[in-house]
Amino acid sequence: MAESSTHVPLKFEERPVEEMRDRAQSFYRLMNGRRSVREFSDRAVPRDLIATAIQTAGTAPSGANRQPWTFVAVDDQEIKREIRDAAEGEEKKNYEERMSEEWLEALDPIGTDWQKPFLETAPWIVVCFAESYGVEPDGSKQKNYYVQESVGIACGLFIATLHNMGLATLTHTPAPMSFLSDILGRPSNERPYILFPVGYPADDATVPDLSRKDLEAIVQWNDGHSRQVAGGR
Ligand code: IYR
Repeated sequence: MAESSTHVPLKFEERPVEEMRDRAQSFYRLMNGRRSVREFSDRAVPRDLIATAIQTAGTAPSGANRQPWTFVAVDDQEIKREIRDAAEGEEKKNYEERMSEEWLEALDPIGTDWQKPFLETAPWIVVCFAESYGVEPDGSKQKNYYVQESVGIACGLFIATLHNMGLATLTHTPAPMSFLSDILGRPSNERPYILFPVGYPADDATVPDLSRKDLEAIVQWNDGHSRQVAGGR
């Protein structure tokens, strides 16, 4: 271990296995109830809830612990309108010119189009920026590691936290997203990663009738149990 590293004892709470099962099941049920929401109420959401969600996102593991993320939280109606105008400008070109027939067909069941009213309706827009490299006080660049993975995990925690506290969101990626750096005044070593409208769903919100893959479809077990059951090779 490197001489310079300081380590402290791990705080780890061991739980009885039955409690582990209960917690695992109830967290699965909670998360399985999450849906991406595209119709929001304009009902206000207290700022401290957004703060705690961002704080929780910031607990994600990251390459060399660089924590290469910044979350910009916007509730200003003017800025939200500016973001909506710019996003719809790009999305109109996407849907009408840039996306392939194959892509449009894939999106058909979701029912999206270039119009993004939720960017003004939702009380908050949170934009996560990924820091491609750090900038030292003397202006030199510091390499970051596994930026995409790290920021992706942070955003996953953000989504889970919002759902757990009873708020709805959407992973929205208007493309190209560089207008967000201009509107929100972020430096050139950061790239917009995902935009999240956050709020309560509209009373009459609907979601596409999607299903999730079964466990069997997303897992391959290579363990003792499956060898017995399947006969193995
Ligand atoms: N960014 C566009 C298009 C879009 C792309 C995928 I892949 C989706 O799963 C949903 C939408 C939009 O937000 O409409």
